[in-house]
Amino acid sequence: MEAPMPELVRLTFEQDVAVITVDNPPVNALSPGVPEGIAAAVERAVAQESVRAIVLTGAGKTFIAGADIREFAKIVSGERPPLNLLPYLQVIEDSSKPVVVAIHGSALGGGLETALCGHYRVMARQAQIGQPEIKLGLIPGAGGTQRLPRLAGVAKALELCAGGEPIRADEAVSLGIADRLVEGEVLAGALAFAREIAGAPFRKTRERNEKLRDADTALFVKAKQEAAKRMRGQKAPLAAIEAIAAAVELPFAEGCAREAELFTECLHGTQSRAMIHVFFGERTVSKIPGISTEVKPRAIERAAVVGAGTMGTGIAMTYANAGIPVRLKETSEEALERGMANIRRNYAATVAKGRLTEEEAARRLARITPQLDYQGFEQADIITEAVFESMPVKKQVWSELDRVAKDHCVLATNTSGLDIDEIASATQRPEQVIGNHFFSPAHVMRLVEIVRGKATDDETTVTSMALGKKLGKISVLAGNCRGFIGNRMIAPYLREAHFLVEEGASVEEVNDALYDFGMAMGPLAVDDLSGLDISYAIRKEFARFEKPGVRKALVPDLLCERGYFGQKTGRGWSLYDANRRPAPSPETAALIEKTAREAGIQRRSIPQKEIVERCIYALVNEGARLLEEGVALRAVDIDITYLNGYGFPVWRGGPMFYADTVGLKKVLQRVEELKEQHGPDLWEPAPLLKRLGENGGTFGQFDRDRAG
Ligand code: T1G
Repeated sequence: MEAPMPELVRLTFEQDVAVITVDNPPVNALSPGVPEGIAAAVERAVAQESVRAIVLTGAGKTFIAGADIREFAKIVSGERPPLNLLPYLQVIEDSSKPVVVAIHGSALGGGLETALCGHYRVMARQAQIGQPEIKLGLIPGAGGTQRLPRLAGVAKALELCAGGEPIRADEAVSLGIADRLVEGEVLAGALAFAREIAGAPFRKTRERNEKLRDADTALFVKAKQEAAKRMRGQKAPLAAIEAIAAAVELPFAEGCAREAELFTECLHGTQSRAMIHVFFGERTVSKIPGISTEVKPRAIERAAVVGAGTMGTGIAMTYANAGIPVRLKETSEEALERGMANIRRNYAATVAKGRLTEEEAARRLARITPQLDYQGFEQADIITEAVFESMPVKKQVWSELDRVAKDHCVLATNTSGLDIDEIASATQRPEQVIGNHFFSPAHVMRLVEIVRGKATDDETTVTSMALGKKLGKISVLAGNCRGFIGNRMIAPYLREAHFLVEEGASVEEVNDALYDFGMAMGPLAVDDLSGLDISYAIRKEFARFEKPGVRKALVPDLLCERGYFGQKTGRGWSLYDANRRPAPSPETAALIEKTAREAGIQRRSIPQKEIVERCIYALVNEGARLLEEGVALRAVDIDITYLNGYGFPVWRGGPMFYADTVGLKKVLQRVEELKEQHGPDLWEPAPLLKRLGENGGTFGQFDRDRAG
């Protein structure tokens, strides 16, 4: 006998107030059965004579967090009918008894659209509301673009729907979206509010047109410019703006029809598939197969950092920002003061941008203890080493730390690519050594690569993964190999960029091609930002692993040997003014031309398509190798790494997802062509790419198969 459908929506009565509770863990999504259940409950409550008002709330930690995102793929594939929430939500709005919506946790997307159909909204102080659909490559599809401007005004609705960021209860009340902020338990507050308003006349949101009148075209022009700047390449924000314009221009029902058209266009587009892949991917990467759920993360209440350079100070700030007191050690007063000055500068800049109060900045700064010795390190739950990228230096530091660190302390190295096992060999407890590879600037970038050594124990791994979340980061687990996931893949990507300029493309053409593809910055611009001397040192460190006779780029070393390290020296691939704005460098162009001529490299004009394919397919091919070797657990781990650490466009879903959208057969064909042209040492297809490309496979299917 089939298990009875869990009761997703409950109707109970508190004397003269009906309470409708959505109970669909974990986040009360509007899964099939929920909208229907709400509508049926409203009708039953309205029919109940003793009922004077209705309260709609969510069970557990949150109100409704939106439509069920897992359903979208089924709708696109035709397995499910198109999304059709409007008629159910309108039952709420058309109720003849006032509906008070009680919001705690989050009311997001379809959750807020449901709330907007209520006649009143009360919110718990910590609650948030928002229309984050554009983060999924979608727009509100249940009336949000039509009802929100009627309540919050057009300007705010544009900001919420085209920007996607949530707002807190106090702002929602000041905007008129919510009617009351309640302290303590939200249901109790809602019941009291319901009794206050019961019997009084109330309005339907869709009939509140007065706020639509203050909309002028300038608002829409500004919103489009803002969206094009902040979410370059993304279609959904512009579609959301168009839907809100329809709210101003058209009657409600026609506006909803226009919204539905735009929503369906987005839903059936590649961008939303990519961004939904990212949504679930950011949650999948925290799951580590093979480690029992019995293994619990240890508490991290005190931290310590060695090295107050760019990375060390950023990491210390990250701990302080998360409320964790941190000791910061340097070897000289001068270096320590330079590091602390950098930290003070960063906090001052954030305060100046209005993103932090002076008081909070002072509180965070006070959590950082600068010092020249290891005093107090014996109390740290985690020690992060961020000293110069040299193995002898790191091993020296770790042999010292091994003597002071307490039992079970997480011994984390911030190396960006050195051998974790060799570093761990400088201690008596390699099982506690792990890579925590932050990205610069560490207090800003969301990604942390957690690199497991061969001796690293599960507790240390789980503790590091969990710490990432506490620090507001996304942790991706990587195996120990040269450059781990991110930097190992970036090497062939940069290699191709360097070759392309030697073969005739200009520095600007290479940068522009990848920028137009959607990368946050072109590859040579990234080279100049991170410092040509850094990649030079890494090349020298790893030269002994290079196969003799394989073509290497010539110009990067020559630029370095001239002291041109990029932005920090005002010149590298490009010239930089005092505000670090780039400009073409005639000297670099001449050096490239001369070097290529002397090396006998044939130069030609190179189409943008080839520039993009060689750089991106180099990434994908190396990514497939990583997957095969198990350095990356899943293709999605590579995608999340590249989106959060290397400026890969979110609306393309990451390099592996992007390759799937192109089709691995086509990618393989192109890689094999490049192998013909440039040789197997550079372009031998990864066996996994070959296998999937020849059998119509995808990296997505590979992940599903691996997950079993
Ligand atoms: N649908 C399906 N599953 C969801 C979900 C959703 N809307 N939201 C969360 N989950 C799953 C998530 O994958 C995870 O699963 C678990 O719930 C806990 O989530 C018509 C078109 C609410 C702030 O974009 O932002 O409405 O990994 O780890 O950190 O106009 O979840 O455990 O298997 O994130 O406490 C719009 C998405 C949808 C909000 C809670 N809504 N969710 O954060 O938990 S589109 C959103 C969140 C829409 C309408 C349109 C967060 C959260 P698992 P979690 P959390």
